[in-house]
Amino acid sequence: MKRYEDIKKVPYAGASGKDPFTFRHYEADTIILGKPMREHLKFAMSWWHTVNAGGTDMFGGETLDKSFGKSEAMAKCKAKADFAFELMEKLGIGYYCFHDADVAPEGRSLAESTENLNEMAEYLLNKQKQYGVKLLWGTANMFSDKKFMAGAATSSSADVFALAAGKVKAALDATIRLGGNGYVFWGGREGYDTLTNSDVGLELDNLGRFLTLARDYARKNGFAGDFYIEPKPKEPTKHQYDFDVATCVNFLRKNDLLQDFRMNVEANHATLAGHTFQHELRMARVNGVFGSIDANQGDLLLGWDTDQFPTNVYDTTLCMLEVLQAGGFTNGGLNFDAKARRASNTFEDILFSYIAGMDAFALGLKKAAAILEDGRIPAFVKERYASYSEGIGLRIVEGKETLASLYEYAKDKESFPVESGRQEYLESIFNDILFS
Ligand code: XUL
Ligand code: CO
Repeated sequence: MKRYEDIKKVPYAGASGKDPFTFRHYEADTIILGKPMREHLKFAMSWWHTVNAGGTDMFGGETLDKSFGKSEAMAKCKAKADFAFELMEKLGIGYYCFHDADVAPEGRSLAESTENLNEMAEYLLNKQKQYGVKLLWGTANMFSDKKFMAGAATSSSADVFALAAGKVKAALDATIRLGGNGYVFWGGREGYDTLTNSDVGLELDNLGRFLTLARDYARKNGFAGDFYIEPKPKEPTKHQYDFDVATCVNFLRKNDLLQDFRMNVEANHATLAGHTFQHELRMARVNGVFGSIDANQGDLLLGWDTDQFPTNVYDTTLCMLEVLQAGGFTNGGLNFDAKARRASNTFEDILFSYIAGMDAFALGLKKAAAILEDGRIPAFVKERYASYSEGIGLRIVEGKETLASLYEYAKDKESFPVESGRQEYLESIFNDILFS
């Protein structure tokens, strides 16, 4: 088998291709529903999993060395950046995402860390220009260091709140400098382990204050992109405040942030919340907060965030159906917040992981487009609710009825026929399109 170094570019080979270093479904320039696949999918590389994570888990250390022959911290970060951009070029990936601490060494103080981040931002900016790659979103790591053990914006310590705010300022500055169109807030340790020691009311209000400060700073400094909250129900804390999309929408509305924030929906977080990926995307779409996606998949037999590369085409099809019906991505994209399994421990496996994920989404996009073009499923849904397009239904929707007038309308009726939902029939159409 060829080695990682031998692969300069992963080409499209078509569905019958047998060379493992080829795409069988992703062809960037192919037009689907009037738009090239690359624009529909907007794939992004996650720095933390792809460039940094080496397979460490609770029971053992690294299985893949990603130090690239360097030991000095800044030199290592630069070598990692060289690797990252070469990898994206091989795969034809146009975007990446990072936490401040992923790309630059942490210093002894905020000022020292910021200096390192600024030096690396300059380095990344040059790489972006050289390779024609863009930053999808930036974020700050406010969960790994001991200081954040009780949270960042929701810490019991006001000094930690202040430090976290300073960290977000620096990460926003770097994101703006790199032309990023998004900035993510994943809750990290914003939650509680026990209510016995937690002032939940104060913590939630502080989270609202924190996001407002960040929004105001970024807008004043020229950030025109989207802020995202990335919902997750548990892990690392027992209860994360950003539990799911519905919870976050309520939080944003209460804190008057709905204008500026959207959702970054992650598949594995959705299933941890007891939802499907499609459910979370639908809730985002119907609430007008669909933004970006962290593409991965979990293992339903395990109760934690496994961050596997997405290969389940049924799920990617349902996902792309939601994306298409939301009108596609604007500032967002599909970030592979996913890592190769610990035992898939070669650089070739990194390529295979991305190829598998990108192909699963390309196939999902084609199948979602086919479902819309076939039209039977959307037409069924439209017809199912036809009673709201005329007569009493239309008057309800237009707000022209009252409880009393509806009483008058219904009081003498004896028959209320409701049509069959035809779930099994619709699922069989789905299968026919998926496997034909
Ligand atoms: C954690 C997670 C994060 C966010 C960015 O579960 O998904 O990597 O995507 O902080
Ligand atoms: Co994520």
